[in-house]
Amino acid sequence: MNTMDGSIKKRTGKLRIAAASLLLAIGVAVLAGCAKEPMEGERPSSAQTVEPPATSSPPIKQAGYEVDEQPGTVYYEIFVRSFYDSDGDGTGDLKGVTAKLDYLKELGIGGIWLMPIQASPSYHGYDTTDYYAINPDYGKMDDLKELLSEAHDRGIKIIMDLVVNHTSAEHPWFIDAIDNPDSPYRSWYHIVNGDEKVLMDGAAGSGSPPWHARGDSKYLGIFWGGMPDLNFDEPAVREEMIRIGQFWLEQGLDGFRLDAAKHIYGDFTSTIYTPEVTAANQAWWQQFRDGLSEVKPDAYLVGEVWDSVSVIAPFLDRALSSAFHFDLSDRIMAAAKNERDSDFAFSLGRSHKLFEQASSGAYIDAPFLSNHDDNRVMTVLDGHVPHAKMAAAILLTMPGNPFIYYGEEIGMKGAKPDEYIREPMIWYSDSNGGEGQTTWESSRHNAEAGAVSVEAQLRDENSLLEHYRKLIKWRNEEPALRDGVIAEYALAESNSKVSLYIRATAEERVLVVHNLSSEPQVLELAESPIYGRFGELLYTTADGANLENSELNMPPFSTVIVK
Ligand SMILES: [Ca+2]
Ligand SMILES: [Ca+2]
Repeated sequence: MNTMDGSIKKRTGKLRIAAASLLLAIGVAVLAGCAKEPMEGERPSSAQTVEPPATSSPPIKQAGYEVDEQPGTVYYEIFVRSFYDSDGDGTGDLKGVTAKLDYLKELGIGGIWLMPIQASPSYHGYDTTDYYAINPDYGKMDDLKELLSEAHDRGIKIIMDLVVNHTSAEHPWFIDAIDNPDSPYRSWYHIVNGDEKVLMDGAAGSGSPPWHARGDSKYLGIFWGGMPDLNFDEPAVREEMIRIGQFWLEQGLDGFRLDAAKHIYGDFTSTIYTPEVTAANQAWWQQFRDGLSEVKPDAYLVGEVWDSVSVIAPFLDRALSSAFHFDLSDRIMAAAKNERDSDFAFSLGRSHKLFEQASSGAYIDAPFLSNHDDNRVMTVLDGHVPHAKMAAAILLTMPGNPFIYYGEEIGMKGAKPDEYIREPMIWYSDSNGGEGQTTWESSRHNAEAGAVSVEAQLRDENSLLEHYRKLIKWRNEEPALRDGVIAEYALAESNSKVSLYIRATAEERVLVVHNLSSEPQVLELAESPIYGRFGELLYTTADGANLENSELNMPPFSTVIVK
């Protein structure tokens, strides 16, 4: 049992008690015929003393309200090669990230995910050749230390990609293992004689042939031949990967984004969902977490478990802190694009219950819209800026640690192949660029960006960038919006053009309302049986929004927060 899980569990337990007594107070008030929420400072005196009747559980049970807070912050994913270049060679680097920390601080983020920065022969870095070295394109260890120090001074955490499922085929371990049958590294990989019978169905995750011939042998590489899978039944592999994780935490990193987390044992499409594979994956990540806890008990571990919530849940049991919520990203994008409510609170309530059970309350959700493996948001939304703003507004009002993919905040476009969803960040409105602009590849989707640049959008108060800054600021200011649970809220008269949900901590609650459509909407805000009346407009993205008595006027494509 690691200490981080223990402390979070305790906190959650305390909050649950607070929520239960709140519910009890409300339940008692309702039972006493006092359906109206008491005014502030005017608590029904009975709440402290009246025991609920033996049959009084229904108000609490029906409510199903638990405050399992998820204290979080907004994270920002950076592809270093494309972000900002400090030395004029056109390739982004670590000093370049440091140079742009103030931009990120002003955006309001509290965490950075660096895509792989370790030595690698590929442009993306997901095939490591030296787990202890910084990719020379990106700088030196001192540059990382400076970045960490400057980021921490600004209250920004930094995690980095760690790819443990496989190495590069050019890693010295693999070169020795494949060429030398007596190599001590032979058992670190899955290498068998060329004629040995092996599982030949598709590789999980890629569908391509999982085995690759080399001389008289063949080896397992489920993504491609250049990425041989490591053998996690070899204790030395586990020990080495834990040592590597500890090493980077000792340099000052705050945690890791763990690539291909379900593929450690999930190699084949025929076996990836068996209980044995689930248990083996879970046991490995628990061992990894325990090892890291020796150095940094609160290391943040977010895993790529590209699957449904039921597959994700076991990874949250004393192992990962978070797993990216892939299902949710699809639903947010669909709601924005189709201008139709997706009932987020209902579906998230179920997902979070599952995560909470698996993790004893210690998980943090990790919502996002897109990452380096997806076509970019603005391309998926056909360049429709109000839809992109709506997707952002939904993302940034979700529980957990929302992740923004660099360039998403200015509406950069991008479509596969992968190189073209990872294009240079656009800092300048002039297409000739300027200081720090990366040029390692020529842009295919953002070549004539103009307005799609940081420079242009910082000058425009209606820009997508300003919208992101606004929403993140709200989140940072309002504890319920940042740390609270999500709960359902029903209008008296249902309306699929709007999306409403409550965010609640034990002490505070707010109502989030999005008008997904291009038409104004007038809503009659009913009193919530659990959360009471929402009567004060706290924040709005649009000037024309107003709330009088309980009538809420929502301009097209607007988002408001009501208290
Ligand atoms: Ca450079
Ligand atoms: Ca594997």
